[in-house]
Amino acid sequence: MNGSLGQHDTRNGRRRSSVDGIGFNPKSECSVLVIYSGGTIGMASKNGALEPKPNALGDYIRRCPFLHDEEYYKRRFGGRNESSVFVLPVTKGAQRRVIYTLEEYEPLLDSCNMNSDQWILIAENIKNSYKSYDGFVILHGTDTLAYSASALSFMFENLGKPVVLTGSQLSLFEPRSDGKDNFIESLVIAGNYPIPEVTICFGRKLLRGNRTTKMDAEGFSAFKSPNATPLATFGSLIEVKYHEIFRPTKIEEFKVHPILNSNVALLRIFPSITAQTVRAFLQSPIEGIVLQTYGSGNFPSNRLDILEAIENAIKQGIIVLNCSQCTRGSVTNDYQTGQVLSKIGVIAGGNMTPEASLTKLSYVLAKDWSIEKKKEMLQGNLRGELTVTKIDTKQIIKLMSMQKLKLDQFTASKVIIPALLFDAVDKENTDCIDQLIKNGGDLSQPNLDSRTPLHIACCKGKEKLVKFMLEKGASVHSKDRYGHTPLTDAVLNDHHEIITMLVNCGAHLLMDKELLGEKLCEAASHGDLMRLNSYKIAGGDLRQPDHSGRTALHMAMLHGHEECVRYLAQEGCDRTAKDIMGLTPEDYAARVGYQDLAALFDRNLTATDVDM
Ligand code: ASN
Repeated sequence: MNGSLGQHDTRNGRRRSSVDGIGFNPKSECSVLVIYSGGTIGMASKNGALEPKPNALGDYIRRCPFLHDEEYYKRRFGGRNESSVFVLPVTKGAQRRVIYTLEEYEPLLDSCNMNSDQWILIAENIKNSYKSYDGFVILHGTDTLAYSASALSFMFENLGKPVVLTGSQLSLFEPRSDGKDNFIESLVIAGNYPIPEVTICFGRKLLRGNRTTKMDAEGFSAFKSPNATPLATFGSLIEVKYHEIFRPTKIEEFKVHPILNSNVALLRIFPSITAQTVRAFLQSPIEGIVLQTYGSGNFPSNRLDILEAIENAIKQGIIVLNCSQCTRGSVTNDYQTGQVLSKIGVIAGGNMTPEASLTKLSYVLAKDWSIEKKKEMLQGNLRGELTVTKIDTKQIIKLMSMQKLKLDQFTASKVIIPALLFDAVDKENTDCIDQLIKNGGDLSQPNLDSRTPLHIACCKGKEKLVKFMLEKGASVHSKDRYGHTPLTDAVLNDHHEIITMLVNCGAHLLMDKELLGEKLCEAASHGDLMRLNSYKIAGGDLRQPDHSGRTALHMAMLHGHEECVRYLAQEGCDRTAKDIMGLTPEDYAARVGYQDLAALFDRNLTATDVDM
């Protein structure tokens, strides 16, 4: 699939740019869509106050050599005027060149002025551009960034690509801005690291969006995720904690749930709160409340008036979710003052942030589920907002002996566990794979050639193993050193069931159209029917010409592969399609004496003609 970059037009109150035509070379380049929603990062002072400055960021980026490589851009795009397209200069940690498209929204907003309408707009935008880019960056104000990141994390179901939110404390137009590092690092992650999560890149850290809160109104490390370790840190090296990454485990394509329920609220308990205040909060049309309690989810158990108001609301179908006022730690059932809430049906929110709790409630309430299912989902871990996998070292040593690997020293989880995973995949030992994942292993962690265990399973054609791995969250979008995804490997080994499964899971071909044409011609010139069918199942168009305008049908006719000709005819390939020399498949056949092949077209071909 080609990346698509292009010119501006204005639709739905936002500036868009997505015109097909520029193919990416997946070996050396990656494509990122940058959605610019507003925030300090693009603000300038007007009448003594900071405000978003429309149509200024792109011009600034083009003049800034840290953010844009004009030389590469000119070489790459020649005379074409791609005014919203930029090229990130070569930078450490980015294996591939990041080519990014800037899409500026109208109006640009201070994030304080954003609400769920903008979350839905951004979510739909990403859905519509999903297959054209390797990853997405959202430039956003910091004040409500944690709310947006949390909401998007829930709205994105089966996300397979990185979505990175970032912003800054000082405008990018200011020489001392923190925006430059935040932006560059977000681009590097979105293009080069297939982390299928909604994250926040800020202050040299990559944090899970729904674990994060803005903790500092001034400092450059404004965001913290007190209950979860960063997914990556940026030093001279980019250290990704692969075992911490949350991955979808359903064999389903990416989709957006574009509805949120607004009848939710945050109620913070304080020592002298009145029952009247609590009752006012629980009035119709409210459908769900996040109750912010003390310490580990504790509540004044001697306040029977408030407890009664909450209990009545729950009986009427309002969902009450308990989350702590403390930024670190979890809601527990340790105290009598906490147990009073669980007894009346308040749901424990674990160690979720208030932002995650509120947006999760909004998402769950908008689903067409029974109230029991809604409550169950609120307590479950949907997008990594609740769980942390811990590495149990003793268990790992046991697993090493199970795999018959004699390693004297336990060096580091990032060396041994990935090695064990590859070994377990090779031996098709799913019990072992399962155990390794429970101990911090990650099926999408690449080896030195950037190949993942899923690449291997797809090459080997192990259908059950691939299904098992996808259900454990293996990424279908990981690219190896040669730009091959697991789908490429399945196609090159003609494993049709696996190709179907990967496509059902959101995988798509990642190559220029003409390159696909070349591959089809190559298969047809060898009479390789299986391969042609592999590309078809993977979503390829069998009529696609190569750079010289030749189609698979030209080559099948030229080399006299009758079966292929029948198959391609059945697939609707055109015997009159001309290559750049004006020659049709029939001309090719005629020149080498295979005129009789053309006659195959005159017969009424049916599906039974070619036995696949
Ligand atoms: N008020 C700004 C915003 O949230 C703050 C910032 O971006 N640093 O848009």
